[in-house]
Amino acid sequence: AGKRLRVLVDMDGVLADFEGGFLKKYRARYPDEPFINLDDRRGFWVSTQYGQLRSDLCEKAISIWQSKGFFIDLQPLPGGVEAVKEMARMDDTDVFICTSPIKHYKHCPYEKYAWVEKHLGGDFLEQVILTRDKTLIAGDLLIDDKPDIQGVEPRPAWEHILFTACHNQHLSVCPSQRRLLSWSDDWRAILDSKRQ
Ligand code: UMP
Repeated sequence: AGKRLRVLVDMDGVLADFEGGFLKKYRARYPDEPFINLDDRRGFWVSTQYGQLRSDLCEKAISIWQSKGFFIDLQPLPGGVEAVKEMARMDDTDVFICTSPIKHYKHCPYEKYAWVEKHLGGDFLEQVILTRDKTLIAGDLLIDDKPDIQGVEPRPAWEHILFTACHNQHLSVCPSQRRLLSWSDDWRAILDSKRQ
């Protein structure tokens, strides 16, 4: 019998539709300003691309996710909640939600817990890890849509599985980096590949 498998699952862009939620609220709040269609998103940082469109749009973008209700209102991405619940029921498997809160802390950390309670249930609050440095968290797998995950630990314990999102779908990542195209993709095979 091998040891238990520990899976870390990111929230924004993997379980919760950050990009879709952002665009909807940005267009509602700034109906006369230019915006970036999801097909045209490039780069992890929304604020950076909006700042390149017009410099004042960087802070307008930031104002959206700093607002009360932004994180709790995010829609679940297709199949994510079901996949995480199934993982948690698997033998010898521990799953944690590993997510970085924004530094404007008035609403975000509270609403991230509330989102998990709403969509995954109160028992799942035990599995939440809020950290700005995911390299410190030990796990076998980290499923995350951010292409470059860095921090103070130069050799993180996990293998990063790049979850495909609008901003990273055109990126050619190095061949050793594995992708999960969506929650319809074979995440069970990726977990099995890490079992002893
Ligand atoms: N975020 C920003 N700026 C952006 C895009 C996202 O601050 O342009 C925030 C949203 C999330 C965090 O709280 O960064 C990303 O967290 P992870 O998905 O890496 O956990």
